[in-house]
Amino acid sequence: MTGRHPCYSYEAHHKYARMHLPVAPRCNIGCNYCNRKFDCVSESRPGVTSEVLTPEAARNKFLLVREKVANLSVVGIAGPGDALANWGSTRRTIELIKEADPEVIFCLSSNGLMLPDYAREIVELGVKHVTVTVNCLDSVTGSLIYRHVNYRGKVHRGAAGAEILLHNQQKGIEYLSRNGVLVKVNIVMVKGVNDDRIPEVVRRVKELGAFITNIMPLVPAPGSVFQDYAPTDAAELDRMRDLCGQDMQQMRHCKQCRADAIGLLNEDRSREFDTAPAEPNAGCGGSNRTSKIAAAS
Ligand code: CLF
Ligand code: SF4
Repeated sequence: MTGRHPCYSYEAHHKYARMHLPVAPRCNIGCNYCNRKFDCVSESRPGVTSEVLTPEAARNKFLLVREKVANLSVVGIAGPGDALANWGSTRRTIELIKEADPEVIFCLSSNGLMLPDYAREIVELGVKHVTVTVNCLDSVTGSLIYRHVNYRGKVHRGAAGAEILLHNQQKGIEYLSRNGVLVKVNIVMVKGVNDDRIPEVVRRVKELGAFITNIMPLVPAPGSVFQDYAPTDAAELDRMRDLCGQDMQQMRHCKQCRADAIGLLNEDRSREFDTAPAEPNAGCGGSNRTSKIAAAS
């Protein structure tokens, strides 16, 4: 199955296509590299999507795209907010598409906050690929990255919020890995914030059973807290991947794609399939996305 997943397999990414269904507009945390009010509808930048779909509309779009995109193997839900902060829509979308096509490989991307609540259902639904963005292990570093965490109706700020998030991420990764799900961990590398902590993140998620890690560059989003931070230097990113590659398999072909991306990773065809007027955006599991949903958290 992984041999047909363009993100989990380097070889597969030249041949197999994925489509993202933007059915998850809300988010439950505040990442400092994200701007959920950012209005950039026409831009094809990380995390931008031009529409939000209902589960029924998502199923219809899948049926249309399946006719036109060769080797479509994966249906992913990667925002525009967080797949699990919109669990009802995410689950319904998976159910509808499974009914229409039992061969589809499903993929979810999340910040991981709600994994302890939904991991069992994810396994029961037959989802075998989940991405969780884990930027650090300790709440002090976490307080530099996450402004707030909205958990079960209560907003937690600073280290207290990060503590809940980081705990839930690790608990969820362990559960999923033990139950046959291939977990990819995305890590956003922010110089001077979490870069020196990345090797320990990689070692920890390996212990928890993760399958692969994807260390991603910071792409400073206008209007985000980190907007004036330098983008991650490509050579430093490569060195970090080399270092962490000694412990664990590294993804190196990520395109930081949109929450409504369609096609091969190298060839986004999402504009061909636009079905609604412009609206929100965001991305793959809290992984360095811009998003403009004012409703956010
Ligand atoms: Fe989408 Fe993410 Fe699944 Fe891939 S993307 S939910 S694992 S099907 Fe892939 Fe895009 Fe990089 Fe994500 S290239 S941003 S890693
Ligand atoms: Fe939410 Fe993703 Fe934005 Fe983080 S990057 S606040 S998880 S939408």
